[in-house]
Amino acid sequence: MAAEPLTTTVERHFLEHKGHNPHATEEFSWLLSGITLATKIIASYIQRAGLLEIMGATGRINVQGEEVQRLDKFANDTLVRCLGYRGNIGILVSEEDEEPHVIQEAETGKYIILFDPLDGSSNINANVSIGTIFSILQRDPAGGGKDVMAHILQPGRNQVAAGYVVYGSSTVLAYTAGEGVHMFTLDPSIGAYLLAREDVRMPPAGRIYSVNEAYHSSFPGQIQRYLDWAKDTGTYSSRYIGSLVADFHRTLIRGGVFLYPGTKKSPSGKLRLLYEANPLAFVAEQAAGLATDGEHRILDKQPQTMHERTPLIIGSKDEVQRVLSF
Ligand code: AFP
Repeated sequence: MAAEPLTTTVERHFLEHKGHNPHATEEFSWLLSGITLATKIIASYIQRAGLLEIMGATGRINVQGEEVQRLDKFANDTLVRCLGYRGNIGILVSEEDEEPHVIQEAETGKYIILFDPLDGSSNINANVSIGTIFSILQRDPAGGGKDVMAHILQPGRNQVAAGYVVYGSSTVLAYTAGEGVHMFTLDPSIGAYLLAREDVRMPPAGRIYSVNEAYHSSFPGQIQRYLDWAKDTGTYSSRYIGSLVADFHRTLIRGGVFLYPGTKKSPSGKLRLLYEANPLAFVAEQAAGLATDGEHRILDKQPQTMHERTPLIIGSKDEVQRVLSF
């Protein structure tokens, strides 16, 4: 059925574009509505952040060794609250929490949601775009029993759906369930995400690189050579927001490449495999882009731990391949 952009919500779109997706059920759509509800609540707080007493740090350091902002905590609590009572959810994994939330062990809790509740949160106080990233897995169908980690530590290619919300000049949600990438804009006047762009494709090439060049001298030789080459051509622009979701969103729309390589101090980089790299890699590939750690396809990486990090090179197909050619 042809979509009517101005009345098509995420949940309706998902059900009407199920394609070959065996998970495209009413039950799964109920789960998605937990994510849309939570991110609408988060968006409304972010918009009023300067008015509410929610700016600044909590004084706590999270499992990643990073300072927890008050909005980080609020976003995390909101997602856990909105998702924690949906019958088909078994496990929640958050960047903010050292341990997973086991909601139910029974087979009925067949989905696992992994999320970064507020990506780029050190930018909050400067009013820069930030985001939420989510990944959805099914309890390991090949087994795993009551071993919670066996269900969580699955390669990204097993994702059932994934996406992100960018809280920018407007609030945009992008998702994929393996049938292309679709974008929705939050209409604040009615409180609903409405279809804005269907089947978004990443431009195959784009002369923008996005990297924190302050670490240049500590990057692997391959990345240094690519950056030196790009500068020498005189045809590239550099853009770096410092919020992964916002940098990725621009790359998806305009093309180019985002890089967060390993450094001498952190050989695996900074970004987390399960709830940052994997969901964005799924979106990138579904939009005809690529995502790699420099050696392996991100979606084929077998995670060893829940909060593990990975180098990430993601973006337009030609540009990612160019980086790899150096
Ligand atoms: P915060 O959530 O602490 O702001 O970190 C954001 C982030 O994980 C990701 O969104 C950025 O791409 C990356 O860090 C920026 O890190 P650098 O400041 O090292 O460039």
